[in-house]
Amino acid sequence: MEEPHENGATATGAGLVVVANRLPVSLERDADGAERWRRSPGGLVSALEPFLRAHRGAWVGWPGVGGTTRGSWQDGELLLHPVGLTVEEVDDFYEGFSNATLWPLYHDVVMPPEYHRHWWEAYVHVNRKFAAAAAEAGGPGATVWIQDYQLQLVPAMLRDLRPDLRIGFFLHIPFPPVELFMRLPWRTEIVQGLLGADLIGFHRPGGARNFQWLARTLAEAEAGRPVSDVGDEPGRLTVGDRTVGVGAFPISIDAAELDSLARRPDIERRARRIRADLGNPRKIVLGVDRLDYTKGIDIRLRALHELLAEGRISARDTTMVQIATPSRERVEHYIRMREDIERAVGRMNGEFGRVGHPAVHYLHTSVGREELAAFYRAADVMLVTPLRDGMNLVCKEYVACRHDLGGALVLSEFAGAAAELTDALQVNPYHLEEVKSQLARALEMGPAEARHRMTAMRGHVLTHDVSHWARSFLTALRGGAAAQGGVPAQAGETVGEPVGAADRALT
Ligand code: ADQ
Repeated sequence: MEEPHENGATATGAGLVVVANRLPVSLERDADGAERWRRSPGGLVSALEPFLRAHRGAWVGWPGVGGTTRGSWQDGELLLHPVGLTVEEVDDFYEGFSNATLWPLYHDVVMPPEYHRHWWEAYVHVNRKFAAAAAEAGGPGATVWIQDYQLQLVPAMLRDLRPDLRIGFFLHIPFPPVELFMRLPWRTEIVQGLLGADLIGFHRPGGARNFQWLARTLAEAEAGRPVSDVGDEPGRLTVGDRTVGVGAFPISIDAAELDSLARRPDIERRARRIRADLGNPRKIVLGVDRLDYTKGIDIRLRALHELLAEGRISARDTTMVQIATPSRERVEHYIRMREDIERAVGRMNGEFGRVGHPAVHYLHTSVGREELAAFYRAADVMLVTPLRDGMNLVCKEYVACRHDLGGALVLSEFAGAAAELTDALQVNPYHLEEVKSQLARALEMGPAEARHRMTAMRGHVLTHDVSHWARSFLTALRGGAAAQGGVPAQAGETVGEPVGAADRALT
């Protein structure tokens, strides 16, 4: 038998396993049925892949197309372990329970969640599949890090199968106020599922506190150390003879990589070209989002519309660009939202555009990292107005690209990032007049104020990057489990800022 690697990897399993809904590569199927694997670069992949490769780790996830089956394979140092889903499972587990029940519920019911028993049954069944795959992928005593709302039952299921593992869980979306979570018919099962982990991470302390309250109320967990706003150690809960850590670990981006990308002369040239292609307007306003109803794209369009209609700004010198990645295109709310946004853009261009100069350029597409960096460099004002967002990486990316210390960021106070980017112009996205006045203020901001604000925000983003996030979580998870019984000895780091009003626990 092969000698165990120092971190536990053996011939029969990896020492570090990431379990996420998606693999870091996705399978694409052409119209003629031919299949091809493509890397899916994203924040999570770039954050975790280097760690995993360094530890000869494994990644368990769905390849992105229903109805495929294939065994695991080695990609260099990384073992890719696919979980196949049938077309019905994709419908019920992914598009149904994950994206039409949990997603709207956890985002403060900005759309009404749907509760269907057969969706829930599919969620349980698919979570079991992921747990089985993770149990197979992990070597003796391995660390397994489960990601996000699609897999909240996996921690307990995996613990049943493999009590020897150290299990961490991180939620990438907001954890809702307790009154909203209590509506979920399967609330107890979800809380018990999560409590299978040794450490449960959230973006914000408010979410962690909400979870602590629910665990005590629904799952007879005993209160341990509370989650604090300031400090290094996560809170604790006692569940039977185990201790579970509960803490805030705000995610970030690969800031250094984006910073150096944005400094490249070809990116600068491309940014100038974008401005020229837009007719060299005095001001460019930019939005970049997955096309999702939580992102508040409609709100920023309304704010711009009213400012134009009131004559406070002119389409002759101010142009907006909205880049929206297609997302969840088969889910009903998303189909309607896309139509609404496209109608709003059409109306604005009809009212305020001129031949060759629309007021809003709307691109329903995903763009590459280089093109994205060029857009961030070209934009005078970045509009990030979600009604609710776990963190929001776009605002951090904008800041990382502004080594010139120019540009103004308008940021919703309901994005997790608002607690860190306190020098942004913050807005309540439900308050249209405030969004308008902050947008107008951003458009008129002088270079000295912009420099002052951007310097402060860059100071934070460049020092709190994604590897800092991953290291903090894994240190807490490993230190804790090593200390005894799953108690995190040290959390690495949690957010030190006061908890935002939007994220305050309602307990
Ligand atoms: P998302 O809801 O997807 O993530 P966000 O954090 O903003 O939201 O990340 C989106 C990513 O996609 C960014 O890296 C952005 O650059 C990229 N992107 C968006 N539109 C794009 C486009 N048109 N072309 C190319 N790239 C585009 C979820 C949660 C967030 C949380 C993250 C990470 O909803 O709150 O911040 O996970 O935990």
